[in-house]
Amino acid sequence: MDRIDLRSDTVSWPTPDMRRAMAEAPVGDDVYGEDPTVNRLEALAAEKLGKEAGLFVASGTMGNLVAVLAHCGRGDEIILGDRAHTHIYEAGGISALGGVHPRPVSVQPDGTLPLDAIRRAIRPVDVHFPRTRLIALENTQGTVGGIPVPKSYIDAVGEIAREHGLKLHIDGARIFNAATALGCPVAELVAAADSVTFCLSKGLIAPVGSVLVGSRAFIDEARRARKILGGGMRQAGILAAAGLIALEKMTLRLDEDHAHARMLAEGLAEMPAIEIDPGRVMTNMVFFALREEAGMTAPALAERLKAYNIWMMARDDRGFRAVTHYWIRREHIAQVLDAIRKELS
Ligand code: TLP
Repeated sequence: MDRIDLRSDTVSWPTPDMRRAMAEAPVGDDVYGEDPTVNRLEALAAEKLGKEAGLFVASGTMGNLVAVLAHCGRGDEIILGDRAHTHIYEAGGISALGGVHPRPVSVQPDGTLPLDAIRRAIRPVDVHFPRTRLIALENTQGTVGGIPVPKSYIDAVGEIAREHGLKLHIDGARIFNAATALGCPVAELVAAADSVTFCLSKGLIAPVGSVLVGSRAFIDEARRARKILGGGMRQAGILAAAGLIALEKMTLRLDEDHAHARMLAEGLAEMPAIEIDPGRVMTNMVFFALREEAGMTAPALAERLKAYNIWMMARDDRGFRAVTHYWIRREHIAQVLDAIRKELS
């Protein structure tokens, strides 16, 4: 990449290997189910996540929306985090296009939704109420700092879902980061879920795409929902070819990104004008804030860092989120720390 870009892992460019694989990918018409590269990607994704089938979709947002459309009907309700990506950053798609009612539950600092709050949110049968159909979790939970949510918690939510005849979906945009941080095989981590979306285009750095996995019957339904949304792509093997490399190779190196995030956090913690808890940096996200004594706002610092070819995203007046990925190397972390130290001194 041509800059040190910590705004997100979504900004990462594909590797030369990926570009080569894309150019050479065998293709067919995926709406006819005839694209061999897409078929390989969907099968591999399902196998890795321990589910029966997979569906290649254009984005994480589309994966979550298609999942909700396949699980729920109009007027049904979904229990999800009040700071979940699906609730905040997906343009209200589940309501706008699915007629699905969100029932937000407060996301805790450890990325979980309290189990008793989930239980309380499940509607009794009553003509006045929407029908609860689905519980959705996010892993890693982005808005609280990329916190990995452990298998024991997901299993407990799965138990509640089963008791009440509900389905469990996981927005696993960064599920491989979670699995790496927890040292838990990804299939075990999501065993209790009926469906999982994960992204190829974040820490796994493919240029485009996500995969939704679940039972074969669920994926058949999801394929229909994807068609309704105009997401039936044709020679999509061109994109899936990069996704295969993402899934086969990039899932194996995420601990490097996590180590770089920790390195950044530890360096920032030594600066008096910065507020950070390095203990909360568990995957590839670093949340920190400028104290009053920094003498400048986060957007102002972000602007100044561009002079060093460093791009970072201010979350508000004081707060930042920095995200490490494949193109952020050890020496870049030192450069970022030097630049911030200089600007704040
Ligand atoms: N997240 C983006 C922004 O939209 C905030 C980012 O830079 O982190 N689930 C989660 C947990 C996500 O973080 C994102 C993207 C999505 C879903 C949506 O994925 P895309 O962008 O592929 O639609």
